[in-house]
Amino acid sequence: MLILATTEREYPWGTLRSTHASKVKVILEEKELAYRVERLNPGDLWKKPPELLAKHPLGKVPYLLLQNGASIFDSTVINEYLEDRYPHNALKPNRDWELAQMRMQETFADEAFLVGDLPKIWMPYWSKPESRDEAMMEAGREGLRRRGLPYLESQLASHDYVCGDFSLADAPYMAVAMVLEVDGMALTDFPACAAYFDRLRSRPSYRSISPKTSLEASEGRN
Ligand SMILES: N[C@@H](CCC(=O)N[C@@H](CS)C(=O)NCC(=O)O)C(=O)O
Repeated sequence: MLILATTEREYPWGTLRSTHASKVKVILEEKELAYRVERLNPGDLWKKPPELLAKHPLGKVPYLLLQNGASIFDSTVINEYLEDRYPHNALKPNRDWELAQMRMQETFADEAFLVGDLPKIWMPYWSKPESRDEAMMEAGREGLRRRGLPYLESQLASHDYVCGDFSLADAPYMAVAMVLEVDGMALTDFPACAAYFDRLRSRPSYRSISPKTSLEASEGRN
């Protein structure tokens, strides 16, 4: 069975999860693969103990443990591996130009959202309300309003998903939909994005990363 190493933790409002690992979790679900989750202590991402570095040389999550004990790191690499190894329920196009488009969209989502402005909103939720940096959270929202959301809005003008059909390029946006469900940031100026995030949340795979799903109910699938 595949093992997904991630950080996920209960919170009075619901369940908080690593955004990059959520990208992989939804693809394991979309492909209906058997997997289980191994949850690391969030503090290990700062301490970077040798056991973690042995699996992921940058000491991050996610990494995926294969049945032979080998590990694969980086959410984008893992998702491409899953697609190549398990081609059923295809999530990437065959033609070179369309493939390049999908990879550009996925890279944009990673850079502008997951490592760009989203952590400023998301990281404070892992702390108590009184210790959150509200100014930083608002800066994150403003960053999304200035860069990520206008571009995404333009991409969604003529299709339901960023590259037409649901693909690997939509995986990072599942994590964005999760964070924005918790944060409740207004998307009134971005109606196509708002409808898109609702569409993503209605996919069965979203249940595995939803803040409404408990840790016990999202440990993997058989
Ligand atoms: N490019 C990596 C980024 C992974 C990443 O930044 N993960 C976060 C958790 S969402 C982490 O482990 N942060 C700890 C760190 O940056 O040292 C990927 O796509 O997997």
